[in-house]
Amino acid sequence: MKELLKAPFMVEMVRTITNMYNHGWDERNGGNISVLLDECEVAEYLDVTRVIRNIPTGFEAPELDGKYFLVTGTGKYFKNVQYEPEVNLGVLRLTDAGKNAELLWGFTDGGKFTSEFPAHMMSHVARLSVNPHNRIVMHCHPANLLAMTYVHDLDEKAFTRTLWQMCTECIVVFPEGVNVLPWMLCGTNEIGEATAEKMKTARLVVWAQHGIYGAGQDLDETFGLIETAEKAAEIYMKIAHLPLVNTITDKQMHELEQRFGFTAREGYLD
Ligand code: 2HA
Ligand code: ZN
Repeated sequence: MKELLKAPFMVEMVRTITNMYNHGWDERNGGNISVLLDECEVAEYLDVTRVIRNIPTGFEAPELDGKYFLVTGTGKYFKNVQYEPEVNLGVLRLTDAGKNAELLWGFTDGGKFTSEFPAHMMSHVARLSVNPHNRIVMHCHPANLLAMTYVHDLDEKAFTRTLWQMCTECIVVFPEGVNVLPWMLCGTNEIGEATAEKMKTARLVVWAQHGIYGAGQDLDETFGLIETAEKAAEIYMKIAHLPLVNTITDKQMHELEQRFGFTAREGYLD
């Protein structure tokens, strides 16, 4: 059996979490990540027949039955993950139509998966239905995106168009735009279902006055998505109170579509 802490998926997870903490996106226990793993990938590092304990999930997700995830723990600090990954992270397998999680590794202090587990698992179902290669769901609290939800219209088209206008690369990186949820109670199945519904049409979902969810094929892509949106929000927060003299026009956005070969969300450009 190979050493799990040296598995590429584990090394990348710890590096990404540390990087997110260093970006200031994950104060205290803020933020959570889940990574969908292949059984054969896990079996190189763990005896998958050895279940440490069972943890009820409180929801159903039959589409994820038998699937393996690497997830951050509830109440755990991103700051500490690099020093004690086995306490702060867990590898688990969903069973009983997603109603039960079998812990295979980690959460060694008796802990369990993130409080946002419903939003993560329901978002995986939604993204997998759009892209079977989706493996990552990432949540964090980047300051400028959060700030923007206090001062900008939360209409998805308006919010997306503003972000697109803040940096040339934005529309290239997230041509489907960002979806937005109004403030809702976090950690519930309700916000999980609402997030998953929004995840069907975009890889970024803003939680007003809370943070953002990103989804993607790998940790780099997903981190980069949030990083790009957060950069745009930062520019917005620098200029929103100043007279606007220049912008990126819709005509220029169409030039980007041509040049980079993507299609912007229908109806979002003139
Ligand atoms: O895990 O970010 O949304 C802490 C959170 C809850
Ligand atoms: Zn949060």
